[in-house]
Amino acid sequence: MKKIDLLQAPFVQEMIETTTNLYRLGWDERNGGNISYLLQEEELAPFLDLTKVIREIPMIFDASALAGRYFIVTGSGKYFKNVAKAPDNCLGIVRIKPDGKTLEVLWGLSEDGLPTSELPSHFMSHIERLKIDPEHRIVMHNHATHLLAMTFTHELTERALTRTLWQMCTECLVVFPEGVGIIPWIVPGTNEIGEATATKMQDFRLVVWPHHGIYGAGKDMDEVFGLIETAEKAAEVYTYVMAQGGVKQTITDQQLHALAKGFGVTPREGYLA
Ligand code: 2HA
Ligand code: ZN
Repeated sequence: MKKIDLLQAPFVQEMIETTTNLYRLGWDERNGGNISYLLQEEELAPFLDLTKVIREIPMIFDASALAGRYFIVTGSGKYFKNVAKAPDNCLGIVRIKPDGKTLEVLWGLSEDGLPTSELPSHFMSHIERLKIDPEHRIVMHNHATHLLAMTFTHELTERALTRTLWQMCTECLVVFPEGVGIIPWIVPGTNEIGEATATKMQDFRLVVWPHHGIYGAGKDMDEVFGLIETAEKAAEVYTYVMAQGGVKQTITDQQLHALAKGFGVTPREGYLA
């Protein structure tokens, strides 16, 4: 059967729009940032012959929990700035083989490109999020500027950082009532950082990488982008607040409790007095 041009596929358009927006926001300089997006076979079938494997790529960790699954991913070393003009070079569609240690490239990653160097963090996070949320589909990493800056100036505990973000914009508690997770500083691209990130993903959809950036997870592009953008906005407000001389008044814990009640969310246990 004749296939439709893959560049018309909604998920390709979403990858292009999102990477372009992230570049414009200044959160993905050079090759910074990466996205992986779980796709269903039915979504791909109108566009791709799924029996045609272009090449195979070995992986250094076990992703057998994702065997047979399809992802569209950003490419290693690719610039978000360039995705719109060269999608088949900057993006790729891959399937995980039954052994869990090999990727089959079905589209893109032209010129022998590789998937994002942060694949261990992405795949391990997908595995953990899927256990909690069957609708989960997307993992996104970027270098959101003000959040990154706060990892130098703010107390680096999950409770303290979460509380500050909740206080900076009223909607934060509603958007991420579970708070933000934080891992230690670890060399990027390693299995170790992948394991640390995925462990945090059992409790949080937002995970801060100190002095590096942020990870977000969720069921669709708007949700994940919105999550990171909301936390980043709070971090930006915090930056202005500190530049203006610091906090003189804030949203009280009592008000945050009232907010949670009004919006039907449950703040992480022990984070509010
Ligand atoms: O892909 O952002 O963390 C480049 C990075 C690595
Ligand atoms: Zn990064």
